[in-house]
Amino acid sequence: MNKVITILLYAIVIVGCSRSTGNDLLWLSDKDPSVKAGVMIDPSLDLKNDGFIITGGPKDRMIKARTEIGVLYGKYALQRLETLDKAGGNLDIREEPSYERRILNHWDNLDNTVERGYAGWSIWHWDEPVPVERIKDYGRLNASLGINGTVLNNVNATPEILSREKLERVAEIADILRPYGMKVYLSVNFSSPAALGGLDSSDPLDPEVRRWWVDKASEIYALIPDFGGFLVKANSEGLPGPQDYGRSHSDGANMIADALAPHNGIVMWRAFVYSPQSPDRANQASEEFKPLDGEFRDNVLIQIKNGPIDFQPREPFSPLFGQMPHTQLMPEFQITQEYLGFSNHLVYLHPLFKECLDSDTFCEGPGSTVADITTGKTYPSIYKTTAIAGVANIGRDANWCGHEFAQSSWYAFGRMAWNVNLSSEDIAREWLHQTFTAESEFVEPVLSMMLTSREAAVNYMMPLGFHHIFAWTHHYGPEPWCDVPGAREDWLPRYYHKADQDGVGFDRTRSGSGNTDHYHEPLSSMYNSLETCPEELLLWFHHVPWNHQMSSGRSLWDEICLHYDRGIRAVEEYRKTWEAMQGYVDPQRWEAVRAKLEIQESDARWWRDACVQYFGEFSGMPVPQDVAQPERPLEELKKIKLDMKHHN
Ligand code: GCV
Repeated sequence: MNKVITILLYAIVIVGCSRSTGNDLLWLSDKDPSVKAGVMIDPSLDLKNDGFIITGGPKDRMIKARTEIGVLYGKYALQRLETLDKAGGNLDIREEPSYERRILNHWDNLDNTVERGYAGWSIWHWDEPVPVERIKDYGRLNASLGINGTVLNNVNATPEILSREKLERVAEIADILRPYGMKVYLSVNFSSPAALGGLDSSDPLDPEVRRWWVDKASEIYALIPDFGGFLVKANSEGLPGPQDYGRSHSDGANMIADALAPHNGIVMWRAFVYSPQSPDRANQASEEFKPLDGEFRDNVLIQIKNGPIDFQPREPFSPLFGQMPHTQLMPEFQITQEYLGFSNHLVYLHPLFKECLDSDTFCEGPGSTVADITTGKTYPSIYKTTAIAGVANIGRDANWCGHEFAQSSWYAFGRMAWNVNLSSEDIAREWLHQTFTAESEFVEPVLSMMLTSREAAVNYMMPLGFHHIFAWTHHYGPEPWCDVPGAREDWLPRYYHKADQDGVGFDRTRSGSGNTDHYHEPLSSMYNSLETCPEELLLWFHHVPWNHQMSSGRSLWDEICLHYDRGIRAVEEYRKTWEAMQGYVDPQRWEAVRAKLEIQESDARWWRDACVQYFGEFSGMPVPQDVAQPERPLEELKKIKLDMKHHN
């Protein structure tokens, strides 16, 4: 019999994030919401997962859900509406999450460093007492967005994470996060049976190895009954995997999935693979995974980065999303700004995320977007569960993310995972109102800055389809000339830009690497033709003569220079906008953002100076007169070597 619990006029007590961290930036307010509501938990309600219903006017407001967590989400939604001044009248709201599993991926190492983390050390404090209050704050922030899962450790996982000692600590963290509806997951190292368990191999077809995973899963679930499952990076960037034993990705994923299945755990198996031998890194995930379509267990999802290479400022969507109709797929985005100026640049990432999710793959004709596929709409019978992942930008800094505005991308990831249809503008508005103020003199100009910031970064870093022309290892500044003797060719910028006297760009057409044919028609032909390829992806798909005439009537070379210039101009405007906002923001936050914008502008000029002069040596063409000329000589820029690690 269904249990219906009704608690009438239950005050909405949603504690905002405590200020014990010294942080006063979070989108959750400390204020006790004034709205009161009745609450009903009714498992028989026709609602998906932890969805909720909010009805009634201010005097008879009601939140209904099937689960306690659904009610919690409803309360947060109501609090948000109140903060946004939208909770006054009669409400009739019904919300269900777009994805069942909305997961942050922390790339945190057991020594407390964070790979590509720019906001301080790991919030898990692996070797100190568990920071209970901070983790509660983290749980509240995530619950307020509907984020319901977290992978605690780096995908470059050490076997030690599965040791008893670490598992007990993971169980403590899971206990803290449970009331916020967050499940804990772990990244695992494929060779754990040998490296940690002392077995002779980690071959997925070896019965002893399979037993080891079964026993390990039982051990974990005894400690953490609602443990979410494993994330696996295998046979990628030097990590072990099933191919080390002549087995396939499906052999490896299914072995682990079988161990987790009795406990309802899942495997998120990453498709981020590329070997130095292949002529085009963009083809490799498809080459390895497409032939395995339909071979994965029901509790396996293939986790695919938004683009085919690696979280670049702009990439086309990964064609793999349209190539595996019999397999559960999930998108992975990077919230942390590895390739977008770390926590120094103001880049609001929802437009980048949305660009991928809204992309039509055409795998079932028009209208089969990446979002449709991964939310299970296109192939409902295949998707037993759905999931989406974002690589976290969270660390120990008082403001959590290192840049006041970097929080907005965490916020946006959560809101998008809950509702893929929300617009970048709606989400940014919400975040601004809650984080700063609702005054339109502040919101409108700052909103415009946020909404244009991703395109500005593309323009001053890698316009028109340029990609991966970053400095060696740390990926902060420009180094299109980078040459490291003995390095893998596909880790060097020249592999990607292929500049020569004739032109620039990677020929991925049918007469090049053939990548355009990884897409369904009409995309395949559209990308394949120089005439129809969108200019924003031109150098991604084509090797283009410097004097190629662009839609503006100007040459490619001129347009490259113009785009860099445009990027700088945008950041100059952001600085002016922010100067005028002093009266709306407390001095500490205002100054922090001001100082970072100064760095951003200087970096934008650095990018322009480096790229325009370096590529100018190939084009042999002058920087057009109507844009600003480079300021610092190339030789000086080539000497810049930043002592930055790939972790904090
Ligand atoms: C966790 C890129 C990053 C690596 C990251 C890797 C991945 O290569 O530079 O730091 O490693 O992606 O996503 O696995």
